[in-house]
Amino acid sequence: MLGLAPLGHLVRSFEWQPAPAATPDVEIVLTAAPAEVSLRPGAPTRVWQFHAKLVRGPAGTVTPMPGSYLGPMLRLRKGQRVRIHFENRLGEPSIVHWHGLDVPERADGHPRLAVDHGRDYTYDFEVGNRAGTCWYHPHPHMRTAAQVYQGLAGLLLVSDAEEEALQLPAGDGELPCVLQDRRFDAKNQLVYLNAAPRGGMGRGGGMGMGGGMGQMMEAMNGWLGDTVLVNGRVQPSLDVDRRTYRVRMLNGSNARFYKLAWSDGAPMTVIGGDGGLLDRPRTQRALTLAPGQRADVLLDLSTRAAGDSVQLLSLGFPADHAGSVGMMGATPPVPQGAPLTLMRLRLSGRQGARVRLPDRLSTLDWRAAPAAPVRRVPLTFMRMTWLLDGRTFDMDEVSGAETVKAGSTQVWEIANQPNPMGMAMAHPIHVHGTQFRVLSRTGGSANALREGIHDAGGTDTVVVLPGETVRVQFTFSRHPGLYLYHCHILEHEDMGMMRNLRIT
Ligand SMILES: [Cu+2]
Repeated sequence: MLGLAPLGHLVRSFEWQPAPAATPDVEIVLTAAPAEVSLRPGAPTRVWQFHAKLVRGPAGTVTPMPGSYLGPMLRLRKGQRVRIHFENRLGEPSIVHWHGLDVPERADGHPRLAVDHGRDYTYDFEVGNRAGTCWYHPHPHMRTAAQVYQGLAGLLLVSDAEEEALQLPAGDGELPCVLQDRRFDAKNQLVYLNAAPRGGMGRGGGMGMGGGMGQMMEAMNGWLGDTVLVNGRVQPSLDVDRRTYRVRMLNGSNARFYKLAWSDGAPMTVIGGDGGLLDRPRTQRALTLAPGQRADVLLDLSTRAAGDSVQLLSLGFPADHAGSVGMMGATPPVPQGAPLTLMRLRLSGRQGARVRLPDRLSTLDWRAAPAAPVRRVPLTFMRMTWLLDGRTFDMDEVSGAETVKAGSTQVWEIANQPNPMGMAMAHPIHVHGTQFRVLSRTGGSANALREGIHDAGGTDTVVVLPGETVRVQFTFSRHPGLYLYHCHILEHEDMGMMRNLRIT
């Protein structure tokens, strides 16, 4: 345990910090509670859902998602001071993480901040991020996967002056597209692992065996649904105008990878990623979106004929390119890489605006730092559990290598190492409180998911394919405190493929 510092004193210090007193620009009450939503013909589905009430702030800050279990879409603007009162009415501990935002430690949703049922937690932060597509979801210890799966997630869009100057499609011209797969039973209820996924020999006494070996393997491989929902609805079909759309894509699935493409062969025009607008648009045949990742895509339907339809597809790829650690007793009904039709857009006769993109979208404040210190972070599978830098999560533990200076720059070599039997999985590695850049990808064998990875712009969640080493460059948050980095396959995260990152 050399180099590991106890953090008990930090945990205690939170209870004594008063909330900032200044009047915020935006104030929201965000409640997580059980609800029922009609998702399929027949009985309603019992879910957990975020509801938001805007107490103060511009109209349009909170947009509900009707007919969906998703939480409302939140729209924030760079520079706003935001206060969010989270009310936990779930019957178990929870806490909310603002995925993609660089916020103070107290506002980041670390699992040690989780509050019990009936309790509230107040977040105070200033939006420091540039414009981009972020999201929010729970982050309690070993219960993140189950809570997100039950419905707790929502989009969080940030705007700023640079983005506004581009006059991108807005209002009806903006389509949210949150992808999540689920399994339903015959009574329309969500089917999930019987027990919270836990590491086998790694920690905590092992996986609940109530579900048997099959369930344990499904946790190891990440839980896959048999039905993909878009914006919390089954098989949506949207009537759209002949105009340009801005599609805000989020892979909010627990474990499924998508290789997105339009059915008519039109390229994916990517204008933004996790970290907001790219410097210039990228066009590609397909777009890989791993769990936790977002993409901002422009879709020009202005020259299509009325009555046409365009589908959003996930192209087929070999299941082992996303990977698994074996299938003993566990064959998911729809495996990774199965070709899928996700959403159908039907063109009406209405003509709307066509948006022509400038060659240059934004100025990215980024420079390569060849002299930055390099840290190697292996991703491994040992004794039936996933390891991050050779360890699993411990609430109060952080290593020397996991302690970094606020605002400092580092390069991480994230190495996805197959086990001695050659088994590995693609892991989307998410780092809290920072947007980083991908410098290079080396190693690994031919992988059908690589074609759809663009690595342009800032990201907070990077896919590391089996056998691959990805070099990324960080400039860490200016906010000191205890943050996290983890795999965003939520079953992996809950099994302990997560570590503290301490910014000093
Ligand atoms: Cu993982």
